[in-house]
Amino acid sequence: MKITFNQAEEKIREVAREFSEKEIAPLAEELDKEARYPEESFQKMVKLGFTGIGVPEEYGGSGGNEIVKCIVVEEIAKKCASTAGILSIHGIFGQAILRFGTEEQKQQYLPEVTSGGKHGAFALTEPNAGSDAGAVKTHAFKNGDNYIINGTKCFITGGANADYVLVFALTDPSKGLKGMSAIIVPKNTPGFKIGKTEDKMGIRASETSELIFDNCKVPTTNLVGKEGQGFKIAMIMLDGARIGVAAQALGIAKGAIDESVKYMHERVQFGKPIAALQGLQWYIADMATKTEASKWLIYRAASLKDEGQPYSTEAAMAKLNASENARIVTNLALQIHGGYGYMKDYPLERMCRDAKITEIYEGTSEIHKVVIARAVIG
Ligand code: COS
Repeated sequence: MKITFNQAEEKIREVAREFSEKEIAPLAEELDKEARYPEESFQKMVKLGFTGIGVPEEYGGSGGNEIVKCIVVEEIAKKCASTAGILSIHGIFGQAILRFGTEEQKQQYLPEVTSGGKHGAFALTEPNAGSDAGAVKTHAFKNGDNYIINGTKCFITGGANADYVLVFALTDPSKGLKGMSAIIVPKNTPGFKIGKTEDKMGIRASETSELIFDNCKVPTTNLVGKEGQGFKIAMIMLDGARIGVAAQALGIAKGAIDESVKYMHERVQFGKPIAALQGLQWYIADMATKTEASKWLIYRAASLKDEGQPYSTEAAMAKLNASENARIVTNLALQIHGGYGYMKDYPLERMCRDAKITEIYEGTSEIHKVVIARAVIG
């Protein structure tokens, strides 16, 4: 496992940081306030090749690996957790096609979602199938050369904006988990409707919607992988997604530390900048140390993934740790800002709200503990 970043990775970090500071930061507050999807920023990320990370150039991607993806997500999350989350979760659609799709599917969909500016979404969760992902009720029955899909998905990141959704549905309910399949549903397919868009506490610029399938008909050629392989595909994709969300949490924590240090130098109390107060210095020391530790769990998991080694447990550990750290660090950062931190004039209250979702989506902390405990205890 590597413990340093190479020159190319440092260069990408520089590009992502500059983009995040110049293009993402000025919009963050407004997007949050208006709960507005950052389509312009998304298209700029397409131009920079960020949406194609991890997909080979022959399919329209920009190459790179999980480490590169984490670097970019981390830098963007420092300024806007919503935009970072959108980038991270959009990538799951392409990764699923790359790993499990047919050659035709790769050629058809990957160029569109990597460099073509189209949006992909991953639709697993249902009202009664969140942590218990195997409890999915949506079904897709074969009718000649088509699947007829019926059911409702909820809390789907980017669902209303998606051009393509990877839907997990039971093609054979009698087989339980082994009867679940992954099927591509393009937007505007008759019978596919967008339901409620959620009004959320945090990551307000990242749209989260309900998707309704009412006799939605798609060709059987839209099946990804084999019939019955859906649960496994979902779990494998979630393993990767957890590293991305952990990188998002890391960026939020780092952004909160940056804001705190800046404020501590500017804010004068008791006749000196509050940076001189030892109590607050200790806060910063704890915040920086825990964030550094969380960083290396994330890049360790990413590195294992890039090396083709098992990484499920490490991804769960990385996300469990980074998301908890983001919540703690943003709260301490707000505390350092005192009353000003509680006001919307400063970004801390947004960062606190944004941090919370990282303990919930792509699996709750409790589910990560289940995954980790199963690996440790057996
Ligand atoms: N990678 C590859 N395969 C996996 C896997 C993973 N991470 N996790 C499970 N599987 C496979 C198993 O190997 C098993 O396949 P076989 O029967 O061929 O061996 C199959 O999936 C069922 O696994 P298992 O019996 O362990 O399933 P459980 O129902 O006990 O699932 C947990 C266990 C809870 C760990 C799993 O359901 C999980 O991670 N759920 C979290 C879901 C989640 O994060 N929901 C939020 C979604 S946000 S989109």
